[in-house]
Amino acid sequence: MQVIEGVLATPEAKIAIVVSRFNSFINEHLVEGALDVLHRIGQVKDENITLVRVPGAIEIPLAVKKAANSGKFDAIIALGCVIRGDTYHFEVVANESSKGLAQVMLQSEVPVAFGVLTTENIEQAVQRSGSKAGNKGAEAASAALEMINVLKQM
Ligand code: INI
Repeated sequence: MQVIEGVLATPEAKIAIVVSRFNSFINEHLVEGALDVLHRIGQVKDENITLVRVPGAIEIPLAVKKAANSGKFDAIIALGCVIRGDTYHFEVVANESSKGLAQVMLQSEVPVAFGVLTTENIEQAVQRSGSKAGNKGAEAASAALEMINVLKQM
């Protein structure tokens, strides 16, 4: 049996992080979590990390697509936060953003790690951005590193 699985250390990797400004008080913690994993676990060089800021979660897929098609990056980490409000807007933003990111990943064959929180309220977002329920930015960074190394072997 041949098993293909990825380690996390990826010292030569070039990574783009695309993060939205909407709910930035949450998103900046997701960036911190992602950078911590890239540096400390992935051993990715700081000069090989590019941070791209966009307005909201809806705009993340387009910037991720640009990054994926540029050929400059081994993986892209998408970070943001969509918090439910009183209207249907939440569903539209969350669904379109996640659908767009999945499409880019499959079309480009560049790993796109999904670190966009979709929560019922601010408390859930706080819990998932570096407190009680971990840090989704860190998880996404770890997934990106693993996928780079898995794909390399296939
Ligand atoms: N963008 C987010 O990233 N999170 C949200 O919770 C959010 N809500 O709820 O409205 C949101 N809206 C903005 C949207 O992503 C676009 O930036 C905007 O519609 C302009 O295109």
